[in-house]
Amino acid sequence: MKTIFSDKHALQSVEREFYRGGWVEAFEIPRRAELVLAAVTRAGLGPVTAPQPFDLGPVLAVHDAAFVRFLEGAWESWVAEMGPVPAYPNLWPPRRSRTIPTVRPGAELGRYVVDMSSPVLTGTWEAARAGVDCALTGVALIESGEPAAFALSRPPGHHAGRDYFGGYCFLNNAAIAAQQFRSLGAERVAVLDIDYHHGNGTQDIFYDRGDVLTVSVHADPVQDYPYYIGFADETGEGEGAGANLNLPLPWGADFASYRSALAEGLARIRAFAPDRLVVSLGVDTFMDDPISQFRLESGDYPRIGAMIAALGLPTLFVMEGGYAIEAIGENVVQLLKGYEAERG
Ligand code: OKP
Ligand code: ZN
Repeated sequence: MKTIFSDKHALQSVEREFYRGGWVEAFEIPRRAELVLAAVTRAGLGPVTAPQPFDLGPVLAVHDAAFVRFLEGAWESWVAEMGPVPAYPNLWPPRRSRTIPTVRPGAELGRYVVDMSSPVLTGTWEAARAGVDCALTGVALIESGEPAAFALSRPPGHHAGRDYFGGYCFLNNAAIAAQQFRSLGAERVAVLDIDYHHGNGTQDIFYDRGDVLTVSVHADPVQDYPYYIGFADETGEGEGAGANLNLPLPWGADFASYRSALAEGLARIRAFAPDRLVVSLGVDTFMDDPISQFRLESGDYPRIGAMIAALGLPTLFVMEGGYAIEAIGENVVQLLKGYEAERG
């Protein structure tokens, strides 16, 4: 399958991040994408192409317009007041406060960002847009007849909601792609999120919609990020009632329990009979991942790919997390090769 990749991902780059009360060597780094790209090339997965540029239409089809406007101008307004330092929030609105605009960039930032993992830098907007372009180019390839494509997007996207960002994510690449499939004529689309962390942004975006099924297998939010969302009893609301499936697993989950949760998620997708599938592909389920607590082994990833392929759906894979630098490339490529081998 084709891989879509943009060098612009490297514009989002920090040396350190805030973790457990202090500044540590960053986990979400440009090298992650470079290592996945190298593994794709080495394994001969298929051609690597640059994304086509898209306008903001598909972004605004899932994200709140004021949020998008804020993110686009966030660096410019921040740097004007604060100088060229990364834009981190140092406060958040208290509950029951109103959204009266302020003239201070730090106060506006606190409205839209949920944590300290996602600093806005000079190139953040451009990097995030390039990640979206990768996903949208993948959609275009599938609409032109490719059975599958791999959008090597970075920064990741699945923690970005309708009007908030965080968890290393700015714009929700996978959700934007899913909506684009809808806009181009697919009647039902499923999003399967296999990143270790719950895809809270994707759930948020489609929570009240019955035309996009969201399924996520992830660490129990009682124990891990994003903590406040991702529980099994969140099943969707309104028209979306029954169209969200959360399959949380405890710390220490191995492939035996992972496989049964995934099988349950895939059965739900099969029953939904979607026209297109988007996979939020994180490999932070790997046993050696430095911020995660599952126990999958490299040999498990081709089996996951094969299970997904058995759905027989046109499938767009969109890169999300995975922080075990030494294994990220191999794990991603093995999953995609497992998919292709089963798909034939
Ligand atoms: C993004 B993705 C580690 C603490 C957790 C946010 C985790 C975001 C994960 N620095 N911070 O789902 O892999
Ligand atoms: Zn993750």
